[in-house]
Amino acid sequence: MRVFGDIQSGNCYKIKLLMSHLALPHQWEHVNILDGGTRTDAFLALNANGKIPVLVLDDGRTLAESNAILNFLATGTPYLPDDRWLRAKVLEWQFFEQYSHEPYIATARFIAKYLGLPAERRAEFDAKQAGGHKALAVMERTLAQEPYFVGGRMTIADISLYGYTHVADEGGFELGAYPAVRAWCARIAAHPRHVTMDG
Ligand SMILES: N[C@@H](CCC(=O)N[C@@H](CS)C(=O)NCC(=O)O)C(=O)O
Repeated sequence: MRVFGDIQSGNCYKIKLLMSHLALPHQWEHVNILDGGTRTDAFLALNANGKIPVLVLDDGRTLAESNAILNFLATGTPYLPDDRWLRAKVLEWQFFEQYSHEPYIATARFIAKYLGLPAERRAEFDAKQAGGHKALAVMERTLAQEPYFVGGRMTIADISLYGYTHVADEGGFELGAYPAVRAWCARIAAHPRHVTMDG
């Protein structure tokens, strides 16, 4: 298997983290999103939407969208429960992540970390803050009651949300007001198979 991605991108790092937990052998192909790496014909042949991460199977099939990749890789493992209710709860959190969390926290982080917070994007960066804090508050309420998001153990719901939450400060979101979120981040980072964004 090959993964096309940038380990510093939370969406790509999610895949690296699950692959580490599952000890899945793979080749990582770095894509630089700032120099047009997702706009080449070769890359668009892998993902017509021009975004990383992309998983390429040994038989050539390709899969985009980080959470779809997580579902594919986790099927048949404890990271995606067989029970259909718990499975739907995993999806509930993954849809939350893509609609209510990532568009705020990941985008603010991209503007600050990748683009260096240019003056012309300052208003957009500022406008992302309220939505990001709303998402963090939802997580805090849940994690104040439960150690993980679904079924009392770590699943791909946690991996999806950890991707950008643990580096939320790089998007201007201090986690000081979210003690349960911070404790959950520490639980995930303490796992023996954990890998960081720095490899
Ligand atoms: N919903 C997608 C989002 C993927 C995404 O936004 N990827 C960004 C990097 S984090 C990207 O490829 N940006 C480069 C571009 O749009 O050209 C997923 O979860 O995989």
